[in-house]
Amino acid sequence: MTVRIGVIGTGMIGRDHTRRMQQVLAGTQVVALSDYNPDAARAVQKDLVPDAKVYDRGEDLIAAPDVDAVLVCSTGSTHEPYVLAAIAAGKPVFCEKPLATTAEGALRIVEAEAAKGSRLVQVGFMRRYDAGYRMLKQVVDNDIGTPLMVHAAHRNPTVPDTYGTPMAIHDTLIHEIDVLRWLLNDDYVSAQVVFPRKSSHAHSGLRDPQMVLLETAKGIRIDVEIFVNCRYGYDIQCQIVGEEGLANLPEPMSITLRKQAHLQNEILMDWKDRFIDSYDVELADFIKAAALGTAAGPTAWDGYVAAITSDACVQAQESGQIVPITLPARPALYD
Ligand code: NAD
Ligand code: ISE
Repeated sequence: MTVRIGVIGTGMIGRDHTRRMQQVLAGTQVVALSDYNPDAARAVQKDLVPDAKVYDRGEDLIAAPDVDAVLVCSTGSTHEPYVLAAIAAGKPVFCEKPLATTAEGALRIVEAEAAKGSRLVQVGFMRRYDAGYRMLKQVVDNDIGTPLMVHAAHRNPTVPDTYGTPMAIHDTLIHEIDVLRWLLNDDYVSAQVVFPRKSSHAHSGLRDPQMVLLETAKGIRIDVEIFVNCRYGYDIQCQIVGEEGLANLPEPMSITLRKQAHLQNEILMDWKDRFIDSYDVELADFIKAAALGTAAGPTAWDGYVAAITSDACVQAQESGQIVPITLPARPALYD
């Protein structure tokens, strides 16, 4: 069966996922596109999918009878209504992170899916599909004893002027919020944010770098450095310290060059390249489940927990205090 996909939001990642669906993955075809800016949708149509229909409204794309499943790749603040409409239509929906920009919005999605009684939503937390993180999880589960501490870093070379201080949490840290919870099989109970000396490369409206301190229900302490003007590269680090040993996320594969008295490895500059394989694998998983009318991978509940944690971190940025994190009971659908 070919899963016929409609893509809402044809900016950077919507274009890349469309390319993936058309040129990399089997068993799928993009048949519909929609963007708030119709020129963006037409540009992707022209470059990648000349036969796809362009819709002015995402809601009409979701309702179209020839669309089997939906990819929501629009700006984060617009995800919630599209995901709710897809659930109402009974269509599997892949939603880029964040599931919603508020915990209340993510909860509405959880409640709608739970009321339907079957999984329809996959959230785009692609690091769970990354080969390096999967190897790290194997080691954490089997080889280093009880995890005690995590040291992580999320560094981007630069960000645009539209990127403000809270975005370091809900746009950037959100990946660590999800993947560390998955790696440790644990939930967060508190968050604190401290601001080191500000980089002179950060624009006036942005506190950069930041250090986020999280505590889990099992008592694991986590520090994550977010530094989005680090200049030198796109660099993701993760070290788990256990009772019996210590494990590091592998570096991306690169040639080790010995030349002119230097030993060198290249560092990637673009997030698109760092997780390129995991985007392929997460969407292959989505297509496989969508062919059966359901969804796999990171759930709406995972998206909701990430949103609650991210709200607590933003509150911690503003207050300078340690902010408690409490989760409501998990609906049976997500057990
Ligand atoms: P972008 O700004 O390049 O593209 C967003 C597109 O959405 C734009 O074309 C815009 O016109 C369109 N849009 C805005 N409002 C809309 C609406 N109401 N209906 C339909 N279209 C609308 O941004 P991007 O970098 O492609 O990011 C899009 C989403 O993907 C964000 O949620 C972002 O967090 C997520 N993202 C995820 C990753 C990842 O690593 N998983 C990486 C980048 C972006
Ligand atoms: C972007 O939206 C992403 O999701 C990238 O993975 C992240 O590194 C970057 O900071 C975000 O802006």
